[in-house]
Order: sequence, then structure tokens, then C-alpha cells
Amino acid sequence: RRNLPLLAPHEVKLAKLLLSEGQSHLFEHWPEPGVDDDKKRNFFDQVCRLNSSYPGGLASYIQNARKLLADSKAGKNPYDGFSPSVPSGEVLTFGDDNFVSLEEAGVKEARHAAFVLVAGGLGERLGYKGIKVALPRETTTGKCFLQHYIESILALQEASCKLVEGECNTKIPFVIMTSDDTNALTVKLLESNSYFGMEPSQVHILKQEKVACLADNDARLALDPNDKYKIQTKPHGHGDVHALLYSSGLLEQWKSTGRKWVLFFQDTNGLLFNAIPSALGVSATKGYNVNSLAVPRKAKEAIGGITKLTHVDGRTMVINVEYNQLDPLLRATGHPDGDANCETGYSPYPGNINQLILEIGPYMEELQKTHGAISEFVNPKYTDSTKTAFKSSTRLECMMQDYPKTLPPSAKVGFTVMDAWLTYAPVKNNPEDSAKVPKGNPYHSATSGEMAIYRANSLILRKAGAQIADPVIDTFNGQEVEVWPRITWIPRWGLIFKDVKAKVHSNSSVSQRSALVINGKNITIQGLSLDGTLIVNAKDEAKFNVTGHIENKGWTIQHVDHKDTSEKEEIRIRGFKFNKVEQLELNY
Ligand code: UPG
Repeated sequence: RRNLPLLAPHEVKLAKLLLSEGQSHLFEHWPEPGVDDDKKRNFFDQVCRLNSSYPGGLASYIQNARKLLADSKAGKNPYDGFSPSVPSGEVLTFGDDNFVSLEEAGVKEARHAAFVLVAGGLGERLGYKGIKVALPRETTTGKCFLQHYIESILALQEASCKLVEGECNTKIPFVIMTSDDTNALTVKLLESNSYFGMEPSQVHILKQEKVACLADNDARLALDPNDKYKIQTKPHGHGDVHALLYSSGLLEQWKSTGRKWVLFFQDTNGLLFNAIPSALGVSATKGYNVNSLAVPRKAKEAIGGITKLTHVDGRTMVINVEYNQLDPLLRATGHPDGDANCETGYSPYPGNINQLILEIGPYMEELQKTHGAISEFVNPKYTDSTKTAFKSSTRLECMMQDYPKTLPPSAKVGFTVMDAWLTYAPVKNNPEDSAKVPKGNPYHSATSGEMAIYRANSLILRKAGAQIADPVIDTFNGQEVEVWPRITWIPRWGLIFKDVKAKVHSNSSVSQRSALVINGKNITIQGLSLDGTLIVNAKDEAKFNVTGHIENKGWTIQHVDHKDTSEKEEIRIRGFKFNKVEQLELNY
């Protein structure tokens, strides 16, 4: 107290809070009043932010940390008493009648949806300098992930509105959760591109705050090694999105304007919007309060497994078990092989792609109770087996997919499994780590993420009847991938399979070395035989049929070494670039 400067009442309160929670060490080194007073005030500003951004405030954070650290020290398993089994969910098959009707149901619902992108992560595993949503989704058009997401939401909005009789002014809200690591660059990307065609008032940025680091098992807060008046902080995880949505007031606003669904998604899955219409259709027709999207999962693949957990007391829940916990949980509960593939060649536990669809009413009711607090975990790295000291400070973390953990048994929690080729191709791993992925498991790299777009689009066109050549196998940055024709289209052209089918006729063909860019809503392809590169641009409602034999030298693929610093980082991490030798560009 002697060394505190004159404090404002709220600062006195915070100081008392810290002292009563065993944090006196934070002040021990403070010199007498008059020295560093500004820094001392900044300290309280930071404490104030940490206190207000955590549900229940800093006292709760410290108490939760103490409990979780004690459990961790005691080796307590968060899944104690639970045994895992394979859950049953909706399994969809692309292009069949059920899929097509679910897509239509989903488009109808889309005008009652709001989208939430969690994009506060730095992407440490990818090691890319910029923000991940600014990376090109594919380099044929060079459009970034964020542009594709926004164009997809706008296409859904337009298609959904068309189904309403009379006037429809719906603007689907789009929230982006950022963090200090991503906020400025995300705002800049939006502003410098006129929000990629979305009305700025549709977009809401919610910035998550980091949480205080913990220095020891007593949950004493760690000071920043470079600034003794600052508490060290680290990210709390994507689970923050629920508390931020709760405190933003957006949910009430959405509910009052007739929104029914909140759809959460992640920063770099270029295929996700192939899954949204049908998955939303499942939520609507099954009346799911929670619907998470899943894909068949290879054992040990770094995606969580959707698991049914049954407690000895009879409670059950269907929940994501994170990839690092699934194997130990299975081994501890009578499955000696742990996380292993079954006769299908996949793990029996579907892989969580972290695309959640929540029904807004029940979601808001739950948040009234929890204020968005999500079950947390702590992962300290101890110096030795006595578990008394940490190698470096730790912090509590939370994940958005743990939301259902607090729901009552009456909640309707389901999941929908779709093919990975259609729906899931994230960009998470750097070239070195990707090259080490066991053969047959997905790389989740910039290389595989882009090739997956071409593969999916080729397969969709094939299903629609077109003759699309087989891929060739090539190796980029040490990763063996299928190279399909480089086919891309804007979301307004092929939002759902029915649209694609109506626009592509079976008498069309595309050779393997071709690239085809479809950039116009009403372009049809009939009697086209393409062997080279074709870019078709048609203004808004212009109807244009692409036909005839088109042949040119096209765009060849050049290998790029990921260590070649003369290339841009966006190119290096994928290991190839296009040599644009010759192309035909049609503008209508
Ligand atoms: N993110 C935040 N804030 C954070 C941390 C992450 O917004 O503090 C975002 C990040 O930008 C990304 C998303 O959260 O959009 C997921 O982060 P990422 O590092 O890609 O997640 P993973 O650890 O790979 O795992 C998540 C789920 C896992 C799921 C997998 C599917 O935890 O269950 O299988 O994503 O891609």
C-alpha cells in the first residue's frame, strides 16, 4: 500500500481484488510513490481490461485456474468416469436426392442465418507472416479466403431472398472475431477492398482479449519478462467467441429481426461453403439445437473426434474430443489400440471440422445462464515429474466446440458427416511439417488446400455430367498430391448442386492441363471442349453460353521450393505457381 500512487476508486477495488486472490507479488518490486507512476497506472488499465473481458472477472479466472492446475497436478483426467463410443449422426452423400433437397431447405433458411468467423488465431503451425484469411484460397484467381467467404454469404443471401414472395431486404450479418494479433490487418483487408461487396453495416468485428499467464500452481499471475508493470498474456482460444457474442448484444438484435441460426466457422477452409446449405437444411429439418459438421477422420489426424461419452452415472453427451485426448481416452477405457483406423480405413470417430450451427433461441437461453463462459482446460509444461514448477508460464484455454458441454440432456445435439473432398481442406501446416505427415493422411497445407479446391470442383462438374479428365500425381514441397484441372467459379454461379447441374451440360469436356475460371452468375457450359486456359467473365444478369473447341498453350505449373525467398511467401508455402503462357478471356 505504501508504494501505490494515489488511486482512483476502481483501481483501489482492483488492487484489493488482486491482494485477496494471492497476487501481492505483482506489487512487491514497486518503488515509492512518484516513481513510475504512469507505468503503475498503465498496470491498472491492463488489470481493468483483464477483469472486464473474462466472464466473472479476474477473481473467477484465478479461482478457475487454481482448480484446474490442482487437477492437472493430481493427474486428474477430465474424462474420468466417461466411456467413449461411436455416435450416430446424419450421413450425407453428395448429389443424391436427399442431399439436393437438404440444400434447397438450407438455402431457404439462409435468410434467417448469421455467420461468425473465428479468426483470432495466429496460425503458428503455418508460420505465415500475415493473417490467414488474406491468403489466396487458390492462385488461379488469387481470391483470398475472406473474399470467398463474403461472396458465399452474399450468394446465399441473394438466393434465399429470391425464394420469398414480395420484397426481401435481408442482410445476413457477418461477425469476425479477431484478436490483437489479427485485428488491424483484418480491418485493413476489409476496408481496402470495399468489404468485398458486402455492406459495411453487415460486418461486425469483435476483438477477443488475451488472458493472464499463470506462473505457478497457485495461479500467481506472471509478469511480462520485458516489463515488470505488465502482466504477461496469451490467447484464451476460440471459445471466447461465445462470451463476446453474448456481451455484444448482437444476439438480441438478431433474434428480434427473425434470425434463427448462428453459424460458426474457421479461418482457412476453402471448401466449407460446399457444406453449408445442406448442413443448414439438416438443422432445420431435424430441429437440431446444435449441429456440428464432420468428415471421415484418419486415425491420429489433427482434428478432434466427435464422440459419444457415457458417464458411469448414466449421463451422455455427444461432443468433440480433441485430437490429443482421443487416443489416451480410448486406451484408458479398454481400447488397447487407441485411436486406430477401422476396416473402412478411417477412425470410427468422425472428424470435427468445427463448423457449428446453433439454433439462436436455445443458444441465447444457455448464454443467459453462462454468460458465454465455456469449459476451460490448462496445459502446463512441468519442469519435472514433481509437477511443482512450469518450464514457461501457462494460461487457461477454451474451445468453441465445447459449448454443448453445459447443455441439459434435453438439448438436441447432432452432427452431420459429409465427404472430406467436398467440405474440408484447411491450411494449417507449414511445408516441412506437412511433408512429414504419414502417407495417406491429409496434409492440411497450402498445397493440399488449393489442390482440394480443384479436385472438388472437378468432381462436382463430373457429377453434373461433364467429362473432366483424370488428375495427374505430382509432388510439391515434399507432398504428393492429385492435380486436377484448375476449375474455379464464383459462389453466385454454383452455390448448390442443382445450380451447377442446370448450367453444365454433359457434352462438355475439360482436359487435365486446363484451367477454367467461371466469373458470372448466368454462364452456361454446353458443347465446350477445353484444352488450355479459359476465363469467362459475364456481367451480373448477362446470360452467356460457352461452347466450341478452345485450345491454347494455357497455364503451366512451375515447381517452387519453399525455401526460395525470391518468391512471395504465399507462393512458397504452396510450392508451385502458374506460368501464364496463353489464355482465352471472354467478356460478356
Ligand atoms: N482462433 C481464434 N482465437 C484463438 C485461437 C484460434 O479465433 O485464440 C481461431 C483460428 O483463427 C481458427 C480457429 O480458431 O480460425 C481454429 O484454430 P486452429 O488453430 O486452426 O484449430 P485447431 O487446433 O487445428 O483445431 C480446431 C478444433 C478441432 C477441429 C479443427 C478443425 O479445436 O477440434 O478438429 O479445428 O480444423
